[in-house]
Amino acid sequence: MLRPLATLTLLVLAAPAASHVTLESREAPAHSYYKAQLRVGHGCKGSPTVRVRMRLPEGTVSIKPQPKPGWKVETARVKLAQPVDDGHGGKITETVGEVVWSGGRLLDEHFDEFAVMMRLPDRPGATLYFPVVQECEQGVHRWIEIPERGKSARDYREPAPALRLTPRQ
Ligand SMILES: [Cu+2]
Repeated sequence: MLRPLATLTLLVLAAPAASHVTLESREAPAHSYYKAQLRVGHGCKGSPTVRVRMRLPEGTVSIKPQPKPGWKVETARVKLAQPVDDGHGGKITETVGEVVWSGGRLLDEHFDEFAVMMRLPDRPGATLYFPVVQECEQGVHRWIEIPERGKSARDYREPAPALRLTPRQ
């Protein structure tokens, strides 16, 4: 029984990126449909996560959170600065600005994923940020830091999950 445990420890050590709150896929083609799979890797100093709020970057549209058993999911709508084509001859004038999951209880020793489908803006080369506030029974993590020029997420303690847009396909 020692062998599987040792393997597990190695996996954990080899995957530091799995901690924090991050996106599973950090690159996607501009203007494509993208499933943001938000991974919550730990609680707040051992305290369980009970609420997760994610802000959607400007330019994302057709936002649909995936229902999640055990969690209530809510959305807050915002007006778009620039209306965009809906792909069916019309215009989209508002979108979801924030998705909130609550009512669940994610223990620190577990991880979980929270998914949102969206269409990405047509801005190849841009980096989009998805600021997240992770509320725990005790304490909070604000994953909202956006790197300054010349710095990377590694230079910050609580970096916002980021997605790089690659050329349109
Ligand atoms: Cu972390």
